[in-house]
Amino acid sequence: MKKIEGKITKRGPESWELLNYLGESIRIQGSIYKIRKMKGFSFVLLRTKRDIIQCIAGEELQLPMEECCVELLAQVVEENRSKRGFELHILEVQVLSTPAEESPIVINQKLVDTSLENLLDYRPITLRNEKQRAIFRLQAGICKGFREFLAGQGFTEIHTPKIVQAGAEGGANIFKLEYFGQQAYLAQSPQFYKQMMVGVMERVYEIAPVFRAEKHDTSRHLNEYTSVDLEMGYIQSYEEIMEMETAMLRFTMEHLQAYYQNALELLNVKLPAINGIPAISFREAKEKVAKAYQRPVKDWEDFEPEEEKLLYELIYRETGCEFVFVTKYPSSKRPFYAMDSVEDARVTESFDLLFRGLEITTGGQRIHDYHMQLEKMQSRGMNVDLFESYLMMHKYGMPPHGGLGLGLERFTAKLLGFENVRYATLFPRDINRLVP
Ligand code: AMO
Repeated sequence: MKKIEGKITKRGPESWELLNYLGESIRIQGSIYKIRKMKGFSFVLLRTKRDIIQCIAGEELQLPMEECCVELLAQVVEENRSKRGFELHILEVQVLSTPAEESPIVINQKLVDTSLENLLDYRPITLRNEKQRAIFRLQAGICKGFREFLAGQGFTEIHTPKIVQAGAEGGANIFKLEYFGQQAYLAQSPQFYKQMMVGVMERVYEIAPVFRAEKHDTSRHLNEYTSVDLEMGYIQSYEEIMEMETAMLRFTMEHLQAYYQNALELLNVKLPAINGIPAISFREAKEKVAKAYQRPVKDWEDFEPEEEKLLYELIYRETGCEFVFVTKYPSSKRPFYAMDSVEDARVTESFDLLFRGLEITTGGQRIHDYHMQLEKMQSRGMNVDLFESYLMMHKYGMPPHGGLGLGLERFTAKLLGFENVRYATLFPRDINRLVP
Protein backbone atom coordinates (compact mmCIF):
# COMPACT_ATOMS: atom_id res chain seq x y z
CA MET A 1 0.00 0.00 0.00
CA LYS A 2 1.20 3.52 -0.73
CA LYS A 3 2.31 5.39 2.37
CA ILE A 4 2.06 9.15 2.66
CA GLU A 5 5.11 10.39 4.53
CA GLY A 6 4.27 14.05 4.95
CA LYS A 7 6.89 15.10 2.42
CA ILE A 8 6.42 18.73 1.34
CA THR A 9 7.12 19.27 -2.37
CA LYS A 10 9.07 22.43 -3.04
CA ARG A 11 8.78 23.46 -6.67
CA GLY A 12 11.31 26.26 -6.35
CA PRO A 13 12.34 29.04 -3.99
CA GLU A 14 9.68 31.26 -2.44
CA SER A 15 9.49 34.88 -3.61
CA TRP A 16 11.00 36.12 -0.34
CA GLU A 17 14.02 33.83 -0.80
CA LEU A 18 14.88 34.95 -4.32
CA LEU A 19 17.61 37.43 -3.36
CA ASN A 20 19.67 34.42 -2.28
CA TYR A 21 19.53 33.08 -5.86
CA LEU A 22 21.10 36.01 -7.76
CA GLY A 23 22.49 34.81 -11.09
CA GLU A 24 20.78 31.43 -10.84
CA SER A 25 17.91 29.96 -12.84
CA ILE A 26 14.90 29.03 -10.77
CA ARG A 27 11.36 27.77 -11.23
CA ILE A 28 8.51 29.81 -9.83
CA GLN A 29 4.74 29.59 -10.07
CA GLY A 30 2.09 32.26 -10.05
CA SER A 31 -0.47 34.18 -12.08
CA ILE A 32 0.26 36.73 -14.76
CA TYR A 33 -0.96 39.86 -12.99
CA LYS A 34 -0.04 42.41 -15.62
CA ILE A 35 1.78 42.63 -18.93
CA ARG A 36 3.22 45.95 -20.06
CA LYS A 37 4.61 45.86 -23.59
CA MET A 38 7.71 47.97 -24.21
CA LYS A 39 9.99 48.33 -27.23
CA GLY A 40 11.71 44.95 -27.68
CA PHE A 41 10.54 43.40 -24.39
CA SER A 42 7.67 43.24 -21.92
CA PHE A 43 7.38 43.84 -18.20
CA VAL A 44 5.46 40.96 -16.68
CA LEU A 45 4.20 41.15 -13.11
CA LEU A 46 3.85 37.71 -11.56
CA ARG A 47 1.45 37.37 -8.61
CA THR A 48 2.84 34.77 -6.23
CA LYS A 49 1.43 33.67 -2.91
CA ARG A 50 2.85 36.68 -1.10
CA ASP A 51 4.48 39.11 -3.49
CA ILE A 52 4.13 40.58 -6.94
CA ILE A 53 7.41 39.98 -8.75
CA GLN A 54 8.70 42.03 -11.64
CA CYS A 55 9.82 39.90 -14.60
CA ILE A 56 11.22 40.73 -18.02
CA ALA A 57 10.22 38.80 -21.15
CA GLY A 58 12.11 39.15 -24.42
CA GLU A 59 9.94 39.73 -27.50
CA GLU A 60 10.69 36.21 -28.77
CA LEU A 61 8.65 34.78 -25.90
CA GLN A 62 4.98 34.07 -26.50
CA LEU A 63 3.19 35.44 -23.44
CA PRO A 64 -0.15 34.06 -22.26
CA MET A 65 -3.03 36.35 -21.30
CA GLU A 66 -3.32 38.04 -17.90
CA GLU A 67 -4.62 35.82 -15.07
CA CYS A 68 -3.10 32.72 -16.69
CA CYS A 69 -1.49 30.47 -14.09
CA VAL A 70 2.06 29.68 -15.11
CA GLU A 71 5.31 28.09 -14.09
CA LEU A 72 8.29 30.17 -15.16
CA LEU A 73 11.87 29.15 -15.66
CA ALA A 74 13.71 32.38 -15.01
CA GLN A 75 17.06 33.85 -14.08
CA VAL A 76 17.28 36.00 -10.95
CA VAL A 77 19.10 39.19 -11.96
CA GLU A 78 20.21 41.97 -9.65
CA GLU A 79 18.32 45.17 -10.45
CA ASN A 80 18.64 48.14 -8.14
CA ARG A 81 15.79 50.04 -9.78
CA SER A 82 13.37 47.27 -8.82
CA LYS A 83 11.80 47.58 -5.35
CA ARG A 84 13.06 44.17 -4.29
CA GLY A 85 16.58 44.61 -5.65
CA PHE A 86 16.16 41.98 -8.36
CA GLU A 87 14.00 41.00 -11.30
CA LEU A 88 13.37 37.75 -13.09
CA HIS A 89 14.42 37.28 -16.70
CA ILE A 90 11.99 34.77 -18.10
CA LEU A 91 13.54 31.88 -20.03
CA GLU A 92 10.50 29.62 -20.43
CA VAL A 93 6.78 29.86 -19.74
CA GLN A 94 4.69 26.81 -19.02
CA VAL A 95 0.96 27.58 -18.93
CA LEU A 96 -0.83 25.63 -16.20
CA SER A 97 -4.30 27.08 -16.67
CA THR A 98 -5.99 29.66 -18.88
CA PRO A 99 -9.04 31.76 -17.90
CA ALA A 100 -12.16 31.19 -19.97
CA GLU A 101 -12.69 34.95 -20.25
CA GLU A 102 -10.97 38.19 -19.52
CA SER A 103 -11.84 39.71 -16.15
CA PRO A 104 -14.85 42.06 -16.45
CA ILE A 105 -13.19 44.41 -14.01
CA VAL A 106 -9.67 45.83 -14.08
CA ILE A 107 -7.86 44.46 -11.06
CA ASN A 108 -4.21 45.11 -11.87
CA GLN A 109 -4.08 48.87 -11.39
CA LYS A 110 -3.01 50.43 -8.08
CA LEU A 111 -6.67 50.74 -7.07
CA VAL A 112 -9.67 48.78 -8.23
CA ASP A 113 -11.50 51.82 -9.54
CA THR A 114 -15.11 50.88 -8.94
CA SER A 115 -18.01 51.18 -6.49
CA LEU A 116 -18.11 49.26 -3.20
CA GLU A 117 -21.00 47.21 -4.65
CA ASN A 118 -18.92 46.12 -7.63
CA LEU A 119 -15.88 45.52 -5.48
CA LEU A 120 -17.95 43.10 -3.40
CA ASP A 121 -19.93 41.56 -6.28
CA TYR A 122 -16.66 40.60 -7.95
CA ARG A 123 -14.86 39.73 -4.69
CA PRO A 124 -13.24 36.47 -5.90
CA ILE A 125 -11.30 38.48 -8.46
CA THR A 126 -11.11 41.98 -6.96
CA LEU A 127 -9.38 40.45 -3.94
CA ARG A 128 -6.52 39.52 -6.29
CA ASN A 129 -5.63 43.20 -6.54
CA GLU A 130 -2.36 43.87 -4.71
CA LYS A 131 -3.85 46.38 -2.26
CA GLN A 132 -7.05 44.46 -1.70
CA ARG A 133 -5.21 41.34 -0.68
CA ALA A 134 -2.82 43.35 1.50
CA ILE A 135 -5.83 44.36 3.64
CA PHE A 136 -6.47 40.76 4.53
CA ARG A 137 -2.80 39.94 4.94
CA LEU A 138 -2.71 42.69 7.56
CA GLN A 139 -5.89 41.37 9.14
CA ALA A 140 -4.20 37.99 9.44
CA GLY A 141 -1.25 39.81 11.04
CA ILE A 142 -3.58 41.40 13.58
CA CYS A 143 -4.96 37.99 14.56
CA LYS A 144 -1.46 36.56 14.72
CA GLY A 145 -0.42 39.42 17.01
CA PHE A 146 -3.44 38.83 19.26
CA ARG A 147 -2.80 35.09 19.39
CA GLU A 148 0.90 35.43 20.19
CA PHE A 149 0.21 37.98 22.88
CA LEU A 150 -2.57 35.99 24.50
CA ALA A 151 -0.63 32.72 24.41
CA GLY A 152 2.21 34.55 26.16
CA GLN A 153 -0.24 35.63 28.89
CA GLY A 154 -1.40 32.08 29.56
CA PHE A 155 -4.66 32.19 27.55
CA THR A 156 -5.88 28.99 25.88
CA GLU A 157 -7.62 29.22 22.50
CA ILE A 158 -11.09 27.67 22.51
CA HIS A 159 -13.79 26.91 19.91
CA THR A 160 -17.36 27.27 21.09
CA PRO A 161 -20.64 26.31 19.35
CA LYS A 162 -22.32 28.73 17.02
CA ILE A 163 -25.68 26.95 17.13
CA VAL A 164 -27.12 27.74 20.53
CA GLN A 165 -30.29 27.42 22.57
CA ALA A 166 -30.42 30.96 23.98
CA GLY A 167 -29.18 34.38 22.96
CA ALA A 168 -26.35 35.76 25.09
CA GLU A 169 -26.65 39.44 24.29
CA GLY A 170 -30.41 40.02 24.39
CA GLY A 171 -32.15 42.30 21.92
CA ALA A 172 -33.97 41.44 18.73
CA ASN A 173 -30.92 41.00 16.54
CA ILE A 174 -30.79 37.22 16.77
CA PHE A 175 -31.13 34.74 13.90
CA LYS A 176 -33.62 31.96 14.56
CA LEU A 177 -33.03 28.45 13.35
CA GLU A 178 -35.18 25.36 13.18
CA TYR A 179 -33.12 22.63 14.81
CA PHE A 180 -34.71 19.17 14.40
CA GLY A 181 -38.03 20.36 15.80
CA GLN A 182 -36.47 22.65 18.42
CA GLN A 183 -35.97 26.39 18.33
CA ALA A 184 -32.29 27.26 18.10
CA TYR A 185 -30.33 30.43 17.36
CA LEU A 186 -27.09 31.50 15.75
CA ALA A 187 -24.67 32.66 18.46
CA GLN A 188 -24.56 36.44 18.92
CA SER A 189 -21.33 35.97 20.88
CA PRO A 190 -19.44 33.21 22.71
CA GLN A 191 -20.26 34.96 25.98
CA PHE A 192 -21.76 32.05 27.96
CA TYR A 193 -19.16 29.56 26.82
CA LYS A 194 -16.12 31.73 27.37
CA GLN A 195 -17.34 32.40 30.91
CA MET A 196 -17.87 28.66 31.50
CA MET A 197 -14.34 28.05 30.28
CA VAL A 198 -12.92 30.50 32.82
CA GLY A 199 -14.10 27.98 35.42
CA VAL A 200 -12.07 25.36 33.55
CA MET A 201 -8.93 27.09 32.29
CA GLU A 202 -8.96 30.52 33.95
CA ARG A 203 -7.85 32.39 30.82
CA VAL A 204 -9.37 31.70 27.41
CA TYR A 205 -9.84 33.38 24.06
CA GLU A 206 -11.60 32.76 20.78
CA ILE A 207 -11.42 34.37 17.34
CA ALA A 208 -14.51 33.24 15.46
CA PRO A 209 -17.64 34.32 13.58
CA VAL A 210 -20.69 35.56 15.44
CA PHE A 211 -24.09 36.49 14.04
CA ARG A 212 -26.28 39.54 14.47
CA ALA A 213 -29.58 39.94 12.63
CA GLU A 214 -29.04 43.67 12.11
CA LYS A 215 -31.87 45.01 10.00
CA HIS A 216 -30.15 48.29 9.22
CA ASP A 217 -27.78 48.95 6.39
CA THR A 218 -25.03 50.98 8.06
CA SER A 219 -21.32 51.42 7.47
CA ARG A 220 -20.47 49.70 10.77
CA HIS A 221 -22.88 46.78 11.07
CA LEU A 222 -22.45 43.32 9.58
CA ASN A 223 -24.72 40.34 10.04
CA GLU A 224 -21.78 38.03 10.50
CA TYR A 225 -18.54 39.35 11.90
CA THR A 226 -15.39 38.00 13.49
CA SER A 227 -15.32 38.47 17.22
CA VAL A 228 -12.07 38.47 19.15
CA ASP A 229 -13.14 37.39 22.62
CA LEU A 230 -11.12 36.94 25.75
CA GLU A 231 -12.15 36.08 29.26
CA MET A 232 -10.01 35.89 32.39
CA GLY A 233 -10.46 34.81 36.00
CA TYR A 234 -9.24 36.10 39.36
CA ILE A 235 -9.51 39.77 38.46
CA GLN A 236 -9.99 42.43 41.11
CA SER A 237 -11.50 44.99 38.79
CA TYR A 238 -12.59 45.49 35.19
CA GLU A 239 -9.60 47.82 34.89
CA GLU A 240 -7.37 44.74 34.62
CA ILE A 241 -9.20 43.87 31.43
CA MET A 242 -8.63 47.32 29.99
CA GLU A 243 -4.95 46.98 30.91
CA MET A 244 -4.81 43.60 29.17
CA GLU A 245 -6.44 45.01 26.03
CA THR A 246 -4.07 47.99 25.98
CA ALA A 247 -1.08 45.66 26.22
CA MET A 248 -2.54 43.38 23.53
CA LEU A 249 -3.07 46.26 21.13
CA ARG A 250 0.41 47.64 21.76
CA PHE A 251 1.97 44.20 21.18
CA THR A 252 -0.03 43.78 17.99
CA MET A 253 0.98 47.17 16.59
CA GLU A 254 4.62 46.26 17.26
CA HIS A 255 4.06 42.89 15.59
CA LEU A 256 2.66 44.57 12.46
CA GLN A 257 5.51 47.08 12.42
CA ALA A 258 8.06 44.27 12.61
CA TYR A 259 6.59 41.76 10.16
CA TYR A 260 4.13 43.51 7.84
CA GLN A 261 6.15 46.41 6.42
CA ASN A 262 5.19 45.66 2.80
CA ALA A 263 1.46 45.67 3.45
CA LEU A 264 1.70 48.75 5.68
CA GLU A 265 3.56 50.67 2.98
CA LEU A 266 1.28 49.53 0.22
CA LEU A 267 -1.79 50.63 2.17
CA ASN A 268 -0.12 53.76 3.48
CA VAL A 269 -0.98 52.89 7.08
CA LYS A 270 0.25 54.90 10.00
CA LEU A 271 0.03 52.68 13.04
CA PRO A 272 -1.30 54.42 16.17
CA ALA A 273 1.12 54.91 19.03
CA ILE A 274 -0.20 53.25 22.18
CA ASN A 275 1.53 54.76 25.19
CA GLY A 276 -1.46 54.33 27.44
CA ILE A 277 -5.12 54.90 26.65
CA PRO A 278 -7.21 57.55 28.41
CA ALA A 279 -10.29 56.33 30.29
CA ILE A 280 -13.34 58.42 31.05
CA SER A 281 -16.68 57.46 32.57
CA PHE A 282 -19.77 57.32 30.39
CA ARG A 283 -21.38 60.17 32.30
CA GLU A 284 -18.31 62.39 32.11
CA ALA A 285 -17.93 61.63 28.41
CA LYS A 286 -21.53 62.63 27.70
CA GLU A 287 -21.11 65.86 29.67
CA LYS A 288 -17.79 66.65 28.03
CA VAL A 289 -19.18 66.35 24.51
CA ALA A 290 -22.35 68.24 25.41
CA LYS A 291 -20.32 71.10 26.87
CA ALA A 292 -17.66 71.32 24.18
CA TYR A 293 -20.08 71.23 21.26
CA GLN A 294 -23.09 72.80 22.96
CA ARG A 295 -25.11 69.75 22.19
CA PRO A 296 -27.81 68.93 24.75
CA VAL A 297 -27.77 65.25 25.79
CA LYS A 298 -30.76 63.47 24.26
CA ASP A 299 -30.10 59.97 25.56
CA TRP A 300 -28.42 59.39 28.93
CA GLU A 301 -28.27 55.64 28.35
CA ASP A 302 -26.30 55.30 25.16
CA PHE A 303 -23.94 57.06 22.76
CA GLU A 304 -25.05 58.32 19.39
CA PRO A 305 -22.48 57.53 16.67
CA GLU A 306 -21.96 61.27 16.21
CA GLU A 307 -21.12 61.67 19.90
CA GLU A 308 -18.50 58.93 19.63
CA LYS A 309 -16.82 60.86 16.81
CA LEU A 310 -16.93 64.12 18.75
CA LEU A 311 -15.53 62.46 21.86
CA TYR A 312 -12.67 61.11 19.79
CA GLU A 313 -11.90 64.59 18.45
CA LEU A 314 -11.84 66.04 21.94
CA ILE A 315 -9.69 63.30 23.43
CA TYR A 316 -7.32 63.35 20.48
CA ARG A 317 -6.88 67.11 20.81
CA GLU A 318 -6.21 66.82 24.53
CA THR A 319 -4.02 63.72 24.66
CA GLY A 320 -2.90 62.84 21.12
CA CYS A 321 -4.35 59.34 21.65
CA GLU A 322 -6.65 57.85 19.03
CA PHE A 323 -8.23 55.42 21.47
CA VAL A 324 -10.43 56.13 24.46
CA PHE A 325 -11.98 53.82 27.04
CA VAL A 326 -15.47 54.81 28.15
CA THR A 327 -16.31 53.14 31.46
CA LYS A 328 -19.27 52.54 33.76
CA TYR A 329 -22.04 52.16 31.20
CA PRO A 330 -25.61 52.35 32.49
CA SER A 331 -26.84 49.02 33.79
CA SER A 332 -30.03 49.33 31.76
CA LYS A 333 -28.02 49.14 28.53
CA ARG A 334 -25.79 46.25 29.50
CA PRO A 335 -26.69 42.55 29.37
CA PHE A 336 -27.79 40.64 32.47
CA TYR A 337 -24.35 39.12 33.05
CA ALA A 338 -22.69 42.54 33.63
CA MET A 339 -21.59 43.30 37.20
CA ASP A 340 -23.23 46.39 38.68
CA SER A 341 -21.03 48.86 40.55
CA VAL A 342 -21.07 48.60 44.32
CA GLU A 343 -21.13 52.39 44.74
CA ASP A 344 -23.93 52.94 42.24
CA ALA A 345 -26.01 50.02 41.00
CA ARG A 346 -27.30 52.11 38.08
CA VAL A 347 -23.94 51.68 36.34
CA THR A 348 -21.85 48.62 35.51
CA GLU A 349 -18.23 47.64 35.94
CA SER A 350 -17.87 47.73 32.19
CA PHE A 351 -16.30 49.64 29.35
CA ASP A 352 -16.24 50.24 25.61
CA LEU A 353 -13.12 51.04 23.66
CA LEU A 354 -13.48 53.61 20.91
CA PHE A 355 -10.87 53.85 18.18
CA ARG A 356 -10.84 56.87 15.85
CA GLY A 357 -14.43 57.56 16.83
CA LEU A 358 -15.91 54.07 16.51
CA GLU A 359 -16.74 51.50 19.20
CA ILE A 360 -14.47 48.52 18.59
CA THR A 361 -14.74 46.70 21.93
CA THR A 362 -17.16 46.04 24.74
CA GLY A 363 -16.00 44.43 27.96
CA GLY A 364 -16.31 44.31 31.69
CA GLN A 365 -16.53 42.34 34.87
CA ARG A 366 -19.23 39.65 35.07
CA ILE A 367 -21.40 38.53 37.93
CA HIS A 368 -19.82 35.39 39.41
CA ASP A 369 -22.08 34.91 42.44
CA TYR A 370 -25.02 32.56 41.81
CA HIS A 371 -27.56 34.41 43.94
CA MET A 372 -26.58 37.80 42.59
CA GLN A 373 -26.93 36.51 39.04
CA LEU A 374 -30.33 34.93 39.74
CA GLU A 375 -31.57 38.10 41.31
CA LYS A 376 -30.51 40.28 38.40
CA MET A 377 -32.13 37.95 35.88
CA GLN A 378 -35.35 37.81 37.88
CA SER A 379 -35.41 41.58 38.25
CA ARG A 380 -35.33 41.75 34.45
CA GLY A 381 -38.22 39.35 34.16
CA MET A 382 -36.09 36.62 32.58
CA ASN A 383 -37.10 32.97 32.77
CA VAL A 384 -34.11 31.55 34.69
CA ASP A 385 -35.12 27.96 33.87
CA LEU A 386 -34.04 28.58 30.28
CA PHE A 387 -30.54 29.41 31.51
CA GLU A 388 -29.99 26.36 33.70
CA SER A 389 -26.87 25.21 31.88
CA TYR A 390 -25.39 28.73 31.96
CA LEU A 391 -26.13 29.13 35.66
CA MET A 392 -24.54 25.77 36.46
CA MET A 393 -21.11 27.42 36.58
CA HIS A 394 -22.30 30.06 39.04
CA LYS A 395 -24.06 27.49 41.17
CA TYR A 396 -21.00 25.30 41.54
CA GLY A 397 -18.46 28.09 41.94
CA MET A 398 -16.76 30.64 39.71
CA PRO A 399 -13.83 33.01 40.30
CA PRO A 400 -14.36 36.76 39.90
CA HIS A 401 -13.87 37.25 36.18
CA GLY A 402 -14.38 39.43 33.15
CA GLY A 403 -13.44 39.83 29.54
CA LEU A 404 -14.09 41.58 26.29
CA GLY A 405 -15.20 41.21 22.69
CA LEU A 406 -13.52 43.15 19.87
CA GLY A 407 -14.96 43.40 16.34
CA LEU A 408 -12.12 42.41 14.03
CA GLU A 409 -13.56 44.06 10.92
CA ARG A 410 -14.27 47.34 12.71
CA PHE A 411 -10.77 47.42 14.14
CA THR A 412 -9.15 46.62 10.77
CA ALA A 413 -11.29 49.20 8.97
CA LYS A 414 -10.38 51.96 11.39
CA LEU A 415 -6.71 51.00 11.39
CA LEU A 416 -6.62 51.24 7.60
CA GLY A 417 -8.72 54.40 7.43
CA PHE A 418 -11.87 52.91 5.82
CA GLU A 419 -15.20 54.54 6.51
CA ASN A 420 -17.12 51.34 5.79
CA VAL A 421 -16.47 48.10 7.65
CA ARG A 422 -17.18 46.11 4.48
CA TYR A 423 -13.82 47.14 3.00
CA ALA A 424 -12.21 45.14 5.80
CA THR A 425 -14.51 42.11 5.44
CA LEU A 426 -13.48 39.32 3.12
CA PHE A 427 -17.00 38.29 2.08
CA PRO A 428 -19.44 40.57 3.90
CA ARG A 429 -22.89 39.47 4.99
CA ASP A 430 -25.33 42.34 5.33
CA ILE A 431 -29.04 42.81 4.93
CA ASN A 432 -28.66 42.97 1.14
CA ARG A 433 -25.81 40.54 0.59
CA LEU A 434 -25.54 36.77 0.78
CA VAL A 435 -23.14 36.19 -2.13
CA PRO A 436 -20.33 35.76 -2.93
P1 AMO B 1 -21.00 43.70 21.80
O1 AMO B 1 -22.35 43.23 21.42
O2 AMO B 1 -20.87 45.16 22.14
O3 AMO B 1 -20.46 42.90 23.06
O4 AMO B 1 -19.99 43.36 20.64
C1 AMO B 1 -18.60 43.50 20.83
C2 AMO B 1 -17.95 44.22 19.65
O5 AMO B 1 -18.30 43.55 18.45
C3 AMO B 1 -18.41 44.48 17.39
N1 AMO B 1 -19.75 44.40 16.80
C4 AMO B 1 -20.00 44.40 15.47
N2 AMO B 1 -19.19 44.47 14.40
C5 AMO B 1 -19.75 44.43 13.18
N3 AMO B 1 -21.08 44.30 12.96
C6 AMO B 1 -21.94 44.22 14.01
N4 AMO B 1 -23.23 44.05 13.77
C7 AMO B 1 -21.41 44.27 15.33
N5 AMO B 1 -21.95 44.21 16.57
C8 AMO B 1 -20.93 44.29 17.43
C9 AMO B 1 -18.12 45.85 17.98
C10 AMO B 1 -18.42 45.64 19.44
O6 AMO B 1 -17.71 46.54 20.25
N6 AMO B 1 -20.28 39.68 24.74
C11 AMO B 1 -19.99 41.09 24.56
C12 AMO B 1 -18.49 41.33 24.70
C13 AMO B 1 -17.95 41.11 26.08
O7 AMO B 1 -18.45 41.78 27.02
O8 AMO B 1 -17.06 40.28 26.24
C14 AMO B 1 -20.46 41.54 23.19
O9 AMO B 1 -20.66 40.76 22.29
O10 AMO B 1 -16.75 46.12 17.76
